[in-house]
Amino acid sequence: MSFWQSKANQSTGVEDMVLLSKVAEDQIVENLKKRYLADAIYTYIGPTLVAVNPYKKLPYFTSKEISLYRGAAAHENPPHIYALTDTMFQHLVSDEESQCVIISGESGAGKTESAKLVMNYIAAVSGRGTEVVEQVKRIILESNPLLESFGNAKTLRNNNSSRFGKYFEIAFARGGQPVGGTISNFLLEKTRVVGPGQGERNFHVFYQLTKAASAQEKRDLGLTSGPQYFNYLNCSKAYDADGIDDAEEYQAMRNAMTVCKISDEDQNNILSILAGVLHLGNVDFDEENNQAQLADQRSLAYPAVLLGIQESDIQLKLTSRYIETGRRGESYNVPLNAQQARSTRDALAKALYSRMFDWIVGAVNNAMLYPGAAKAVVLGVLDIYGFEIFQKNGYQQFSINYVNERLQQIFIELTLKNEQEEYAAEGIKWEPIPYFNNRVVVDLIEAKRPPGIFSVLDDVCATMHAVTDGADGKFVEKMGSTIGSHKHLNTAGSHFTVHHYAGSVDYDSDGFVESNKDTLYRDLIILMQGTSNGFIRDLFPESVDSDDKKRPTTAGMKIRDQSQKLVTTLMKCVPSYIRCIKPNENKQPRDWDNSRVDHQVRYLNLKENIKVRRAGFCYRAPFEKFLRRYAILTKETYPSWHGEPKAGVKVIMDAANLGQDQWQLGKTKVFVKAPESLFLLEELRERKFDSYAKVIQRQWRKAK
Ligand code: AD9
Ligand code: MG
Repeated sequence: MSFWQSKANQSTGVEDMVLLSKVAEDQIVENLKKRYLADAIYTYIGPTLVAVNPYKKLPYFTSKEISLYRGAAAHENPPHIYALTDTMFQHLVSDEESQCVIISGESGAGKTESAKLVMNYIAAVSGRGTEVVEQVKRIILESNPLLESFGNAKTLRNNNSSRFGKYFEIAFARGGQPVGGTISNFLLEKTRVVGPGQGERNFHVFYQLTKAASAQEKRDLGLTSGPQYFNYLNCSKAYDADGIDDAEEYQAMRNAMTVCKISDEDQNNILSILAGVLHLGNVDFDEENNQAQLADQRSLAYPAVLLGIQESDIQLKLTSRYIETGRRGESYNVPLNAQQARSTRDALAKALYSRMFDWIVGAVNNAMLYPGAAKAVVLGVLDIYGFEIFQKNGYQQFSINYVNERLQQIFIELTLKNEQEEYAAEGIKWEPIPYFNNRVVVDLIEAKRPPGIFSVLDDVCATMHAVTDGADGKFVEKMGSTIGSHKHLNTAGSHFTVHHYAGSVDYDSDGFVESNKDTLYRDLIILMQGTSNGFIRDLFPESVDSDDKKRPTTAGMKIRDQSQKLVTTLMKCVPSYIRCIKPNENKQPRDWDNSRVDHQVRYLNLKENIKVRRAGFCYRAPFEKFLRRYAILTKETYPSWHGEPKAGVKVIMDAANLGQDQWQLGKTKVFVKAPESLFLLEELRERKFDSYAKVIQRQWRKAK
């Protein structure tokens, strides 16, 4: 018996919460707690995996466990993320059906760690062979340190918080060898680049670079004074993150770039942009007669060199804006005040960083692209940041929470749909469990007619020219007058509240209009298109033709479009779910906060999930399989049964004397309702074995 099996045997609680004696939140929380304290972090609800973050390294993720779970039946071993992954992989190969795993849970609950375990397992058990396959596997594993360096950051909730969402799709050939992959990224939190909150950090890569670049790199990039020198880093006063070694991560990140086929030249370009962004943050302004003046002319030197633009051009574009009146083609440069100049500078830093991030994701995708490879099916892993409720919630939270609403929809529709479809196909009667369908909240946010929140916002963005003072307030006002009576929405002054499935969130409308417009001022595009650095120029390919009268795409339109594509993609796959739970707010092992867990259990719908499994049937098996296991129960069926399998199952069920409502025979499968009925069958089976064993012993003794 492996360490893991013996450990899990000691643990208390039930391994599958379908077997709980009473289905209520208290019991679920208690069961998870017992198991968590016994280091058994995984528990099933039927095929769904609940994973509690242990906040410590557990010993059961070695190659030994990989062999244990490989090809094993689901309930043969203790619950494990490897078991779920193995089941997915087996289906993928044998049924040739695409699979996806949707990992949900709040910040710090363990989604990203789970996603990595899934990918490690797949890389370990999937087919070997050609150089292409080995290369794809290397990239699957190495893309993590790369994207985490650029897309993760220390927040108050998680030292390695993903500040972007990721859907990683691995393509397999018929025999189960990975032959390619695609990453789609969502909603990078670009505002972090220009000012992480108190006690938080900017993206990891900035600390890696300023602490651990080589002496030569530091000289070339102007980084010799360390992270404290830069405003974009020193504003939050946090330079280190517990459990993260920036120097080590820097080496891992550079190595990952090489594995992902990013050339040395492009790596240098990326480092220049990173340093350029940091130096840009040190360009500050004073104000004279309402007009921004550079606080220190020398601050332009590094940004100019690193970004390949003239100092005078940067100065002009950061302190003034080119305006066309539209009448007789008149145009002129309007001076900006210091506040406007700072926000223009920040807009440039955010655009550079987020476009570079997209470029890196694109580079990883290119590295995994093998045009000739015969792809059969895909396995997708969704690790997107969870529902967020902060003290102050802005556009970013609104967008994230909207995506989470859409994912919840999938969970609801597919969990119910799958069950119902199977019952329908088998001709089984059942009563669906009613529970809150969040379709109504999704519609409130995304509908076109009557307009949803995004539509109202898009209208305000289209009709108000510059970011006029008060545009955010007008947006809330307009919502109030058009959809204010919706029962999941309240508006008050500049705030509005959405009653999400996971709780009510108060949003401060400040910045909504600007964030939704998400347009980079024409001046900044022109500035960057004038760079002598070809890499940077390619990041700004858009037309600046002012005659283009098309209604511009808003950030809200992009996120709706992306979510729609994601949902369509996920719906084409057989879904699996990992529901991650955060046991405490202190990032500590063996620390259990009952009320925090209770809250998560509620909004993750775990109780309803268990009820659906139970109200349906807790156990189902093809007739042949059932016969093999329980034939021993009757003389008619044991040692052999010669009739139709279905009739044999009926003989056994009648003999076992379970209540008539406890089981049904479908077209190909038998369904057993309550776990107790299954226990009874198991007990009868044990007894039969015992009595046969006694008979055999007696005969054996007599023979002696
Ligand atoms: V966020 O929404 O991206 O902020 P995640 O992704 O849900 O969040 P993450 O996977 O980053 O959380 O986990 C947070 C931390 O918990 C990790 O950095 C680990 O220190 C710790 N963790 C999570 N899962 C495990 C695990 N299976 N074993 C050990 C873990 N530690
Ligand atoms: Mg994460």
